[in-house]
Amino acid sequence: MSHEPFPTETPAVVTCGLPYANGNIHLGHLRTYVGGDVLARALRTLGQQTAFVSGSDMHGTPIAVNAQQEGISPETFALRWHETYQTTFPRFHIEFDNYGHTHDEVNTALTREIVRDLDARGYIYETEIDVAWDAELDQPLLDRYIEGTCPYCGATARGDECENCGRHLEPGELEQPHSILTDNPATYRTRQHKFFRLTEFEDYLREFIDRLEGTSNAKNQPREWIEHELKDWNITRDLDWGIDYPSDGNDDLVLYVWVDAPIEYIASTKQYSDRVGTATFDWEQAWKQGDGELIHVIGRDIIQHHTVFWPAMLHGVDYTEPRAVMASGFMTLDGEAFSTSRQYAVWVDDYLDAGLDPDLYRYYITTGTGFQQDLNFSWEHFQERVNDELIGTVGNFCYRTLLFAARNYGGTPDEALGIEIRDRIEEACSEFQDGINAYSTREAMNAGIRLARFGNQYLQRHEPWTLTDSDPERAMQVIRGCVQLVKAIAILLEPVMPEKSAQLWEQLGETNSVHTATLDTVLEPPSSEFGELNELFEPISDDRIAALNEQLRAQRTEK
Ligand code: B3M
Ligand code: ZN
Repeated sequence: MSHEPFPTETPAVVTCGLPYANGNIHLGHLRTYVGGDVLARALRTLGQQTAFVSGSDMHGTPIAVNAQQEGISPETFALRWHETYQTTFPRFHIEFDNYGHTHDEVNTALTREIVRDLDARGYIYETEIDVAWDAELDQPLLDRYIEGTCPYCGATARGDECENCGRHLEPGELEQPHSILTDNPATYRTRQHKFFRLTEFEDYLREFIDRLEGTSNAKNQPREWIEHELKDWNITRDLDWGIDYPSDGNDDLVLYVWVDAPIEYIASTKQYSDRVGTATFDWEQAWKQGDGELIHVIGRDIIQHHTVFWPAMLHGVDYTEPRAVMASGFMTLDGEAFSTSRQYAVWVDDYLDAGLDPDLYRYYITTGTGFQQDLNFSWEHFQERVNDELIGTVGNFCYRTLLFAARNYGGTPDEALGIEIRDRIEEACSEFQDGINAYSTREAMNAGIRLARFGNQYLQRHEPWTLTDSDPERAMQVIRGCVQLVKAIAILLEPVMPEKSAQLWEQLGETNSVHTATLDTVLEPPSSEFGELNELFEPISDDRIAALNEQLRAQRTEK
């Protein structure tokens, strides 16, 4: 990896945290997937070679328990959700180059290879530990099935993670542990387990965190964990479901889900390489030869996994370290937490089935606030931003311009591009590029929005509708500049609104694809003839918003 500004000469890999194959996806979940998709598209717009990968996280205790409750195997259960996600993401224009899953052959083989390698290099040891047990059910109380008090912050926490302070918790760390299945206090059994020598990586991690790029939460929060709290990491579980620990005599142990999950980032890139050929994308160059500009886009609750455990694992086997971690803030719905169990959420399918355009929501979450800030969703706010910003600014400028040009000149007027517009477009391109280099998808996408705002002001300032009589030559120059602005806007906004940009592109009469257009083409002359012109956006009515709010209220349950 280079730490050079994007675009670099070396391949980038953008990854999104793997969703657990364990239930419906709602709008809150989409924040990181849209974020990753916008980033990957924007990098390509800059001319950066980029692979965008993810996959479903198939393992872990909740999936095993939920499958058991349904009377089916965990594999059948998880595959069903995996297939749902595979079709849902593209419906939101989230287009991974590869979307695999952690239980497939590639990830299983690669995980076992990496763990064997870590073992061979002396980074893994075996020891006896006391594992929490539910005496009534006679089963281990793993991770999410045990609750107690976080020893670091005192909040109520689950077995492997404290949502309050964001820390990963090792088995045995939780105070006053009890089973969430039976409420019984935990009893203990002594078991043999495998540990990863995380403590040996302290020096490495201290340097790594200084180099790490991305959002400030991901760069700063891990410092105290690295400097004061490193512990060796328990990487096995007493469970049937998962990837078997790769050694003889330990057949009853599977790897902890957080070992094989991030390895799917590599496995998924490998699948992409295998499909398109290494001349197009070489996964080994990216992951094994140190060249990859690896960017992980995640929720802020899994910062520690991506900035401590994961880079240590990669370093242990001499793989490329992450260049950047972008961690999103939390999302709320009308000021309250999304809740799957209480059906308090806007499900992705419901949004789409209501006929709402995915690009509108993509725009809303990308530009509403900085990626790492918390974000509250409400239908009223959504309506306001679509009607005021998208329709009032972008839609209005583009439609006025193209319609005026078509009616008066049959398309783009035959004039040279003036210096003011050229400069302003170049400024927008710099803002876009600077935004991406600062890992701010919001800033990058606002470059296009600001350009549209400028366009509206430019039209108001020059009033080409009066110039057609008084100074026809000047009127043509003004409109020529405005059409160029529309073209630039289509390219600059493609990462956030790929479908709307494609529609605008067609209206502009362009023949190639806007999805492959790069920044260095924004100043190329627009087509002289346009396609059919239409308003890009439809206003969202108050009645519509009332109905959407009513649906949310009606579906909500107490438990
Ligand atoms: N499956 C989901 C989460 O904790 C978890 C992410 C894995 S990323 C390698 O958000
Ligand atoms: Zn805590």
